[in-house]
Amino acid sequence: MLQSPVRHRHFIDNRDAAPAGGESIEVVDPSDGSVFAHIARGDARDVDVAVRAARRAYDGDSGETAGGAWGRSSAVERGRLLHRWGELVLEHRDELAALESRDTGKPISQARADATALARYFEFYGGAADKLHGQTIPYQPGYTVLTVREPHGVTGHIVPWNYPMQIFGRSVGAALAAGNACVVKPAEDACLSILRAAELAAEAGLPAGALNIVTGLGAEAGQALSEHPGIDHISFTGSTLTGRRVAEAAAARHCPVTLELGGKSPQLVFADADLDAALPVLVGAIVQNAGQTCSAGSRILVERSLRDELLTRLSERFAALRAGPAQDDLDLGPLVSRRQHERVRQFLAEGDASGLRVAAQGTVAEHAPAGGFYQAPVLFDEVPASNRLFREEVFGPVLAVTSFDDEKQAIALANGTDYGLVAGVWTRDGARQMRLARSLRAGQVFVNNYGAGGGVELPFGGVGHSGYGREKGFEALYGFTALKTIALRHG
Ligand code: TXE
Repeated sequence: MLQSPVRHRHFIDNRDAAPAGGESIEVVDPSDGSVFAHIARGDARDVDVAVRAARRAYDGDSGETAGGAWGRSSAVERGRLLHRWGELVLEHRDELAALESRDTGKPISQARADATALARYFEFYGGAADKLHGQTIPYQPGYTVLTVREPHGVTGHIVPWNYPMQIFGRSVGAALAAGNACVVKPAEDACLSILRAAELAAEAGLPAGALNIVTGLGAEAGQALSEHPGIDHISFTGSTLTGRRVAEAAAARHCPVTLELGGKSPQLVFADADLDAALPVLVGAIVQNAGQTCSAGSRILVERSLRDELLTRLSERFAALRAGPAQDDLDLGPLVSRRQHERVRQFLAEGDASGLRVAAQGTVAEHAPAGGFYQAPVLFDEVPASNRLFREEVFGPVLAVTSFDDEKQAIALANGTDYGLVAGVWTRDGARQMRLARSLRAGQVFVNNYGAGGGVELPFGGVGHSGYGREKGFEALYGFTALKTIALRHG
């Protein structure tokens, strides 16, 4: 017998809540194109209910600043709670991974790794909660000056669909540890793991209203969240264009924003590189999550004398890659949605039309359902700096190789896009490693390794069109606080 698709609702005040408009959005399985669930289609009314719930948790009913159950919580309590939440996530890892994998099309082992990372964020920020302290500042005689880091209050979090658990975890983990109450708008293409993780937060003991989830479309629920006057800080991960819209809406009321907007990250491979070590990483950095990774290593810049060998060996690896249903756990799953599939295919068609040479291509498994959004990985040879595939984020398994003649040209090519998120450098020359690390325009530089998506401890964020502010690591905690300076004159 066919089961009717599950209907999910918002999660507000530690309970599920029906959308004010009574409408829902279909949830599609990218592996076969079938509808297997519905989520609530939230709008400004639901966002308002969620923001009020968060405000009550933070300020309490009387409206006294930080007078609510969450606003008064101690850093130690928040830390313990995040730890408990992390333990529950690990206990439910398989369940969360199964949800994420079905919702996004991610191969099941990658979804399991994401669930583990979700728990890691809560462990990391649970441990950091009571270590977020200010400073004393030497000033004039007769004064004691100190700084304290205070939560913003109610923070808004707009999460994309590529790593729902990880991006939710890094954002609310840090915000809650710092003492904020949160309202989250997950992407319409991938909400299910986040809704389940929020239930686990309630089970861990998070007070009602400290974490609220409103699902819905970006232009409706997302826009309403970025415009809501009760939001004191917004953290956004997504496209450059939407990020700008969110920042503009927030600027109208001077609300601080953190933007993580993706990239066109280069990996620079010099002739003296350890190619055996580099190759699996170069491939993994674009194949992971079918290339739908903000920090995907989507460009390889190679020293000309190494180019033929690199291209031959990369081509062998690309030809062996297979895409297939998420449950089969092949190298790649399908892309997240029909829309994303079309976007990537458009880039590929333009690449062909502009005369680019495809050096190698992977395959889609024969048994992959026809309704799924599969894209075999593609390796393009000698992509000129003027080409869109060199400059723009594809967000699919598409890798562009370009040769350089010397270090200066390598740096110019690496820095030759509007983005600046991550860069990788492969060379055995120690001085060059440091020169490059300092010259590359990026928020993270990896030398003889590459960390697409990894490392909860490592501050992450970009420059230029990749955004501003830092997520992850201890640094993110600062972003979720406002620094107050207290100058005490005591004579
Ligand atoms: O992004 P959007 P899309 C890039 C990637 C991809 C492209 C388009 O290149 O191909 O963006 O993806 C919410 N006000 N990245 O269209 O629109 C939306 O509901 C407020 C890189 O999916 O930016 C979702 O929750 N919110 C990236 C989130 O914004 C709005 C991850 C992201 O959607 C909104 C994803 C609005 N007006 C895509 N409109 C990364 N940095 O990792 C949409 N949203």
